[in-house]
Amino acid sequence: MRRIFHLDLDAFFVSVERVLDPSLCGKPVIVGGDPQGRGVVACASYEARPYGIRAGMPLKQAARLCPRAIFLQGRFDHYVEVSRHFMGILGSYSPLIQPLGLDEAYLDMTGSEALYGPLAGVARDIKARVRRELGVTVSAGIASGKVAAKVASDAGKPDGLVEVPPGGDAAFLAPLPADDLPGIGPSTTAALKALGILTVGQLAQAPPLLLRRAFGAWGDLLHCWANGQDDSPVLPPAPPKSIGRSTTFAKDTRDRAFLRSMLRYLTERVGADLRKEGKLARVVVLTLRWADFTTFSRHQTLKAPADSDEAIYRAGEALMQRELAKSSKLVRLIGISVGNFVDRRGQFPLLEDERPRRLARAMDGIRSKYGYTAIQSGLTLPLRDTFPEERGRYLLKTACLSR
Ligand code: TTP
Ligand code: MG
Repeated sequence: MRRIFHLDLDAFFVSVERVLDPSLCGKPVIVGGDPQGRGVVACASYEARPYGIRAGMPLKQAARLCPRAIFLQGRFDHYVEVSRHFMGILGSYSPLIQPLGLDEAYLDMTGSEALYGPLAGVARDIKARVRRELGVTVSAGIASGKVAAKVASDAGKPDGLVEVPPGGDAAFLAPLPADDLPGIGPSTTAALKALGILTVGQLAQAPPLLLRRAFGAWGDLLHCWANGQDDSPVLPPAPPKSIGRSTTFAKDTRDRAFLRSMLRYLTERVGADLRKEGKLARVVVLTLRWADFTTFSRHQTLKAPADSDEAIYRAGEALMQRELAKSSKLVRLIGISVGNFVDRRGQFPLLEDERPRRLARAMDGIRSKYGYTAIQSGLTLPLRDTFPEERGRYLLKTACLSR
């Protein structure tokens, strides 16, 4: 019998905002933007939900339902950062991790009781670590299949932990409304209701042919799920083919010292990701976008596969200087990425000088504890004059989001 965890952060965007500004705690908070604008709610705090406010609802409507709600623009770069840390924690419990979006993931923990003890205790341990390291709460569901694990984590929200005993998925799901199953939206709910099916238990009892006629292959799947037959595997994502960061400047620029600082900063972020993946890169790609929006990439193959900031930066900087010499246009965006990976294991003797690698790894260790700005290379120091710093990291105008 499999043991699958589903973990989903509670009111994710709002929870991160509350870490940054604790005065938001306990209040109805909505991330999405200007309540008079045309946007929709991305995330509503649990205090806002009793007013009927849900993700996807127009902000104007949310403001009408709860005029005292606090509306925030949202800071996606922070959410991405927290998400990476969250997935890192989960990944330390099982290599079989399947992230879904930024704030949820499945873990296949089958057979790991022998290593960790009772799985409910493991879930409590994960919850405590997430809370301690990220300041946010996560809800956990444990079941024999992915569907019941997801429904279980939802059932306990917020800050919940629901364990369905081995083989108990169908019994756990039976009393719940059919639309608690993932993927059942208003139209499927209406069609099920027309067939007299309101609960998952009724769905389990319905003749499979009836469901197939009404919903095709989706009906077959629903029938299996409702009966606790769910063997879809936890699928870790394919490893990335490249790792990159880019940023758009608040003002187009030709300032070479600033461009070098920025490139070095982006390189160090890329290098840290590369080292975390345990890869060496053979190719460095520099991307520039001029003020007129023309964009191009240039690549350089390294003499030896490398993972040090120094090696990546040297290649990127040479490419940048070459392009700046060719044109006098202002630069709008700069990006650097690495690719064509080889595994670090089995690369012995390493051709790259060991010292820059050791330095980079020591810096990674310090930064993972105390933030990026806790230790800086001289080249990135000018960024201090340009960007505000928050919790040990620079706030660029555009987040370093691209992978
Ligand atoms: P969810 O996990 O669906 O929601 P949530 O974390 O806000 O709340 P819950 O406690 O119920 O899990 O989505 C995660 C984040 O994804 C959410 O904080 C904001 C974002 N999101 C959107 O931007 N638009 C949407 O329509 C939804 C559903 C989510
Ligand atoms: Mg969530």
